[in-house]
Amino acid sequence: MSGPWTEWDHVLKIDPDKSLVDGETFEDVAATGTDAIEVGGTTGMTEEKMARVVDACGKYDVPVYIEPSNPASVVHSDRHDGYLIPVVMNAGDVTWITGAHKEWIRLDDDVDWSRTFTEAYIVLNPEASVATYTQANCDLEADEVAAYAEAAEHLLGQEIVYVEYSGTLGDTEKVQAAHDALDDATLFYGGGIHDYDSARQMASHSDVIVVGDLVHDEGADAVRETVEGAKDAKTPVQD
Ligand code: 1GP
Repeated sequence: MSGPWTEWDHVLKIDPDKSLVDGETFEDVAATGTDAIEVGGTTGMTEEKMARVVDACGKYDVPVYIEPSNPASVVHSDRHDGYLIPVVMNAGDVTWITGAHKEWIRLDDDVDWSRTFTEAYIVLNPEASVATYTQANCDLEADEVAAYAEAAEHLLGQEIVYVEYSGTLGDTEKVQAAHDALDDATLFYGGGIHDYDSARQMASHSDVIVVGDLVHDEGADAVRETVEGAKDAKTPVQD
């Protein structure tokens, strides 16, 4: 397994349906030190909004991946490095396991398989719009989260498992359970990271932290602190 994400500690997720803070540009956002930018959101997504952010972010020296939440928001462009396609392990509506994927492939003649990868989501915040949207069963014990992670890696061959608490800081026991369950797959954690400490904490229970709302609510300086937290969590302690 050799996807670029195996080298990442921090991903910044930009929601094309939300604005940057006043006075900030995508150049500021790209200069936060994040390892990669994901462009995607759950609600209000269109191809136009996606294309605008991809065009703006793709000019800088940081990899950009689109994360389309539905087939209508897929953008083909040389400005991004690839496609990270969510598969929701605990979705109640199978649309979000294989149905939307089938429709995308049926309707899109230009799928670029060489740059297309999947993320196996385990959605755990019932208040998040992604939970409502996918009708996810978020009422899971740590051993169930671990089993979903193991199923993703070993039954479905997923290289990325993504524990998603979008909007709130997650239960570290459950995140760690997913982490412990994986052999080679990379564990992404996202949800509620808002400062150095929360970034460092969640980075110590996962491989890659994903920071989303903070860039829209607080801006690039706050994101930079989370990059430092993630990097420090991965730095071996010197005796
Ligand atoms: C959302 O996991 C990401 O998909 C990040 O969550 O917006 O809560 O940072 P936040």
